[in-house]
Amino acid sequence: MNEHSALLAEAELFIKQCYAEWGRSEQEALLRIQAIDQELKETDTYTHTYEELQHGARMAWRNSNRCIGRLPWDSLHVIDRRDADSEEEIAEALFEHLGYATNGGRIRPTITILKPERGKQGGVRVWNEQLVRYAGYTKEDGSRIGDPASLEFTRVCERLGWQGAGTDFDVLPLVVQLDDREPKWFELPKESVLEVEIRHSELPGFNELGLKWYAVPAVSGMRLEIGGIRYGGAPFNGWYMGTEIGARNFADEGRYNMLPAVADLMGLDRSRRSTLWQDRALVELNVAVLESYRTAGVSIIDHHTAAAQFETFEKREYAAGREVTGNWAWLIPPMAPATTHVFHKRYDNTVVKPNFFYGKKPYA
Ligand code: HEM
Ligand code: NRG
Repeated sequence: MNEHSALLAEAELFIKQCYAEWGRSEQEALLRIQAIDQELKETDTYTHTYEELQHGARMAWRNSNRCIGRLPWDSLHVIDRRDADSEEEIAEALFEHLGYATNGGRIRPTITILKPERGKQGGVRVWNEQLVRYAGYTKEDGSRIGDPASLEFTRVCERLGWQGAGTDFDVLPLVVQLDDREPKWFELPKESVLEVEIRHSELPGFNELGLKWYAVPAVSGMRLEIGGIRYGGAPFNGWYMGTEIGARNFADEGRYNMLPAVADLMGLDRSRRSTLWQDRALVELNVAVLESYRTAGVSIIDHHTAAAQFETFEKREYAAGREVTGNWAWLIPPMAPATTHVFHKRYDNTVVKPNFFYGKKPYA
């Protein structure tokens, strides 16, 4: 198969499914496929209509096997910025994404779709893994500052000429690349980044830990694939599930590693693992995250409610005549997994397109 016929085959599958879900006739789908075939012959690529782009992105979310948050897939806000044609315009589009998605705390699930790959032209890549993330540094004595998950990317930013303040919560700059040009970096405007201070109303000393986290998880390191078209720049966001922050970002030994400090505030015995000091500290840390976001008026969901919503999603999909695919190891929450229905069943991890994919990092 040459590239045209491979792309046409993918386009055909997508258009047929799209039109079927929209209740349009097969005849109409065939007409659209013919037009795509013609466009492929003339330009080596084809252009999605806004409706195709919107539904394709929603299908990609619906098909995200690792995502427990898929219930509202059909209300994803899809922003078409395929026109953004300079690094500055792209950065501006990303600032606007954050403003629109943050919405003062009432987070809107949103995706901004930038220029796709066209033949040898790579289109847009956002080098960041998420639009907002904290820098990580290793000091000369080997000790660490900030988020160790960002060590490598922080070095990349520094090589490009960025310098952070050196706190535990330095917001990294956006690094944007268009086709084969050199990447450019942009500091995020303060007003684009809503953050939540993490407090615990009953645990003396907790507020002095100085923890905070950002409101909007906006994954920018994945490629969106619709009907054979590859959108390397298509950052998307929903809201956080509390455990992502409280049971992983703050708790992992390789991240902020806060469990010992929290356990000490609670007066727990850390001399033996069997006192379950880690488990007890996890609960209080996660209560603090959920309560702090709630008090700040920033959308967040606990893992029990998220799992219940996911069960509703599963039922709706079967009612619509579709199979649900999922990755069990990712769907179970990292706290009390067996209290959710997800734990007690199996999921088919087949990857269906449209979907989001990881590829080669643009750096390293
Ligand atoms: C992964 C929840 C919205 C696509 C995840 C994970 C959680 C989650 C807990 C696992 C993350 C991890 O363990 O690191 C939610 C919630 C949402 C939401 C609560 C609220 C609306 C979205 C949206 C999209 C999406 C809007 C895309 C349009 C994905 C994908 C992954 C994922 C592709 C896998 C990420 C990876 O492999 O690193 N989601 N999600 N999610 N979600 Fe969602
Ligand atoms: N665990 C990561 C975020 C991954 C995506 N999670 C979401 N996505 N909730 C973290 O930063 O903790 N979303 O689109 O809402």
